[in-house]
Amino acid sequence: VTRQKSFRNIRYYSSQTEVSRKYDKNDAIQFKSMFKQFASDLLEDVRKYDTTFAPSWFERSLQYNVNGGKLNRGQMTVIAYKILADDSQLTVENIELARKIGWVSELFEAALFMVDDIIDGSEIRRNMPCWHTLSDVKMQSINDMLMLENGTFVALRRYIGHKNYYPRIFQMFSEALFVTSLGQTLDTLITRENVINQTMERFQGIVQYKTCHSAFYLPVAFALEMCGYKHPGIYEDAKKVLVAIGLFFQARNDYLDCFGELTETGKEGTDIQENKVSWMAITALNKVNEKQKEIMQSCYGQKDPSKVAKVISLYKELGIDKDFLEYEKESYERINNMIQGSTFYNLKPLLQMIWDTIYHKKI
Ligand code: DMA
Ligand code: MG
Ligand code: MG
Ligand code: MG
Repeated sequence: VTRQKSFRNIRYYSSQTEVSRKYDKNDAIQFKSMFKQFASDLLEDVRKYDTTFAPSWFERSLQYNVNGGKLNRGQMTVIAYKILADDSQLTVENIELARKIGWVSELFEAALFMVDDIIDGSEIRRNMPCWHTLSDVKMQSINDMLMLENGTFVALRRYIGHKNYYPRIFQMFSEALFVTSLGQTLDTLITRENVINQTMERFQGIVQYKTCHSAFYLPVAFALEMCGYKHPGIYEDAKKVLVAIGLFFQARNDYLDCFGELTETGKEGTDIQENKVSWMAITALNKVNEKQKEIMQSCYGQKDPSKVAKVISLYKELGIDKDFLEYEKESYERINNMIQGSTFYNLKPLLQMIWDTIYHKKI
């Protein structure tokens, strides 16, 4: 009896430390619940400098802007690490590190969205007023964005400063910041041009930088880096597919900007008003006759609600909503084929999982 018991104990102990490669509900719960510790670590860094007004202000900003998102990219690093790590790397400690890097990515994303909402003239995100619209925030949000953005590097140093992959991951974050803000520059500057002259290539040229790089490539690249993969070919392989997934994701974001419900997306669309080179506008322009083109010319990119309504009814008349469903189906096959073609064996199940998740999530 005693031997059996101790045998059971050993088994029990080993099943406690054994890490599954599957990302399940429990992983999601553990990820979510790390926010508290993450915020408190950042606040500790703030308190090293100031204990008067800064900690409570920053805490409020973290709660409002970093907590409560979809947590897609944060969890993607953990999912990727679980699939890519070899058996000896798959430890509780390393999973914890991937989770921390995941939260740093969430902080990074919050900074990007804070500015995005200012430049896009957005007022609602996650069913709440955008941070910059709050009466006691306003222009202060520019500095708050800098606090979040630079908090990224402070947190990174705290969590992985002792690791040999720290310099590479640091560089990846700063590169992503550069590439994404470059994409956002294009996204904004293009709205000063006539939408009639825009093309799907333009759309892709902007989206690969503003969305694909930091939302899709970065989480996977972090995991590859943590696992010690050095061959540039692996990163390139992953990037090709992840850019394709990101383009699809932004096309859906653009579709929802126009046809999504506030209850579903938690935000109100501004793409038509802001003269954005969106998937919707480009798809419409590829189908218009002269008279319909005239409607795009005279109504797109204007705040007047009746003009916005005219653009939306033109989209309906042209069946752009149905075209999107068609594009969804076509993308599914196309990206599945791309994934099958990726040569590095470990990437296949990972990319497939990311793609299935994004494809079925619908928001
Ligand atoms: C999002 O594009 C891109 C970044 C880099 C934040 P978007 O403005 O269409 O996003 P959203 O629809 O969430 O405002
Ligand atoms: Mg926006
Ligand atoms: Mg934007
Ligand atoms: Mg959008």
